[in-house]
Amino acid sequence: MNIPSTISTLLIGIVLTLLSLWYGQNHGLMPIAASDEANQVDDLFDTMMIIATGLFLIVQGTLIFCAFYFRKRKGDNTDGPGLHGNVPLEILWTAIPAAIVVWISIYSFEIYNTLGGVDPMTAGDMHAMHSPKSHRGAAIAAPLETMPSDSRQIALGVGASPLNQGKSAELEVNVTGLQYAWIFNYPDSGITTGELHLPVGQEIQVNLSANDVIHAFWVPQLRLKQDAIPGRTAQLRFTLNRVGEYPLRCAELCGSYHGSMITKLIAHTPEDYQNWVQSQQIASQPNNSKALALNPTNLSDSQFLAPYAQEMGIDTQLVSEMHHSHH
Ligand SMILES: [Cu+2]
Repeated sequence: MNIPSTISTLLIGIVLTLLSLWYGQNHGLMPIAASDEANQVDDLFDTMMIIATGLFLIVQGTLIFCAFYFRKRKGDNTDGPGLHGNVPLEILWTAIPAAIVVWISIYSFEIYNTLGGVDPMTAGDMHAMHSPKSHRGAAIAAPLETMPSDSRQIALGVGASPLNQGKSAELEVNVTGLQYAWIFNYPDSGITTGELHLPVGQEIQVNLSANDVIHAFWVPQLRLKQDAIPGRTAQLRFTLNRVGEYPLRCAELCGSYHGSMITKLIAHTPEDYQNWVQSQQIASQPNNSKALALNPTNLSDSQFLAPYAQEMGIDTQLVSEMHHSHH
């Protein structure tokens, strides 16, 4: 067997590294990164792509090379050489991947920490796990109401980054998931909407809860996904850095119309956001002369709901199907 010369090994290594580095940063697999946090997640993903591309090329390259180089030649009916094991090589190809895996896990934990995933609020979970020790077994099946109130103050999700620790977010929104919609409530202004309007450049805290079953809040452009669990509140903190409209979908199969549980996150400039808040407040005033006066008794359910459905981005077809399924 011809061992490749040092020079050609070095050249192959350089080409592999360059290809991996290039593809790892130009894979185009991720949607737009719309938050500061998303860029950090992408850095981690790109690093893993670089390593994965390198490994893929090495493994596939070796395979293809061997298939051609060691192919059966014409008229050659002899047995292959009796090879059996190679301890140094096996140690090498175990040690290198092990080191890579350990390094990636440390790196990803570091990213999770800078995002605020290791927020002390999350430690509430640990507390809840330890507290029932005194009455062992009893608390396991106990309903949430009978549990001590402090252990219900559990923050799931991603909290404040270490830089913003102890500071409250600039804007808070309460998000409720229910079959099959998201409802957004802004405690500061009292606005309730079906689409999430937020300003860029401000730290936002989303308080996630669910009314019926488990849902999941997912905005791919934020690289954030968090379950909304009935009886518990999860939090997510992030800062948008790009104006635009992003899909906000439920990522937990929650029932027959789960697929239609999708709305929009609209990222405004701070000025546009203020205008939106004002327009919402005007619209919700009780003595608004422009308020729509409809007599719902003259309309069928689907006729009455149609304009609202359109506004919420729900297909009218779906509304009429839902209507029929009740009869
Ligand atoms: Cu859902």
